Amino acid sequence: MIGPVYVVTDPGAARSIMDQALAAARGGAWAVQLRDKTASDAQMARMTGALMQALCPLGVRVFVNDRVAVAQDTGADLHIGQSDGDPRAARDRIAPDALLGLSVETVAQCAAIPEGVSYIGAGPFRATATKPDAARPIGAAGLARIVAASPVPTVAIGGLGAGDVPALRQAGARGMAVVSAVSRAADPEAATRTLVQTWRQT
Ligand code: TZP
Ligand code: MG
Repeated sequence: MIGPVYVVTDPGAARSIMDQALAAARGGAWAVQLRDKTASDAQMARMTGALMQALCPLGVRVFVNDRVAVAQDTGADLHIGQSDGDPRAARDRIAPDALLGLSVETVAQCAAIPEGVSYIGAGPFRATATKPDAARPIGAAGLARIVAASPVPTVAIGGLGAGDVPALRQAGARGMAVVSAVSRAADPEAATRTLVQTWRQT
């Protein structure tokens, strides 16, 4: 179920969130995450509902970043970080069939991944302007160590593009998550498709 290309939306990009999400879905992403650090919960819930209506019929999962209450209220999947509370508590609040992602930056954090986490997001693979406050880049070697220590599939994130696919696959990642490689592309749908095809052909 956890596939190669996961697209995280970017509220700072020129295109609307819905346009980014539809392009990602049409390009073959298995998941789209709504990530907006400044929107209110009510705004996030409205947009999550709209994304679920548009993307669920296409078989694309819709994740909410950070907001447990929004995922709980909408039935969406949820992605949280190390400082967003106990993943067990989040698991108990979201829908039983919702997926739960957890960000992991270190091997040590892999020891604390509870049951009920569906995948980890590991990174940043390299430094990225999209998340200036990110932890130190883990690189290919760090990613491989996290993959080996994680009881659940690993999705790599941070500064990624099609050229990274061989290193990610070599490290054992199940997939890649991208923001700017899709949201800032001239053609986001084609950019997503290229990532998916590159992953499949590597
Ligand atoms: N978490 C770690 S790096 C990152 C997040 C949300 C941002 C990734 O953005 P980009 O543009 O794909 O480098
Ligand atoms: Mg977070």
